[in-house]
Amino acid sequence: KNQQPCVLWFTGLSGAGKSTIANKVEKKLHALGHHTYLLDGDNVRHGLNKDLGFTDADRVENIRRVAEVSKLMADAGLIVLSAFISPFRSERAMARGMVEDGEFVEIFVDAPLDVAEGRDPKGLYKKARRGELKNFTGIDSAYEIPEAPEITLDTTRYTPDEAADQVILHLQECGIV
Ligand code: GGZ
Repeated sequence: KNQQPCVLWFTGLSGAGKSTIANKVEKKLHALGHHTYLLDGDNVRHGLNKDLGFTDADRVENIRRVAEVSKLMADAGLIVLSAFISPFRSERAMARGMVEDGEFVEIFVDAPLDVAEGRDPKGLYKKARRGELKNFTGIDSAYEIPEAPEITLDTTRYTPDEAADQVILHLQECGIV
């Protein structure tokens, strides 16, 4: 199956739906016969990056390492799906700069803070509001909204499945898959 290696970079608040949508995109790519690898907090922050927390400096290092790994996996010919808050523009730009032009697809998983906070599947926003969790993105740690993402997914209007379809359509239009 022809595929161009690329990095699909999902960014957005905790609770925006990055992992949910990335998992659906991965399933759809598998169904089309493509080879992928999904990187997210679950498989990275418990292993490679278990020495890192959530200060600005640790997030910068988290994203630097994840960007390097994403590049290596794209070099191996995979479609890489990276789903991290990645709150800072400069680190997202760095991740983009590591791969060839056209191989980086920045996907803004857009949910307003009140919507993401309303979902709060792990109760983390509640903890952050009570002051039990410091440096929480959107509460007392910054999230810099993407200025020119290839794709913006409005999660207040579309289901995760519909959002995943929008990503697949974009990849088909760009000739990546
Ligand atoms: C943000 C936090 C924090 C703080 C723990 N701030 O929604 P989740 O739970 O399952 O995913 C979030 C995850 C964020 O890790 P990332 O590696 O994506 O962050 S970054 O790109 O900024 O380095 C959340 C959980 O970890 N979590 N503490 N203080 N999210």
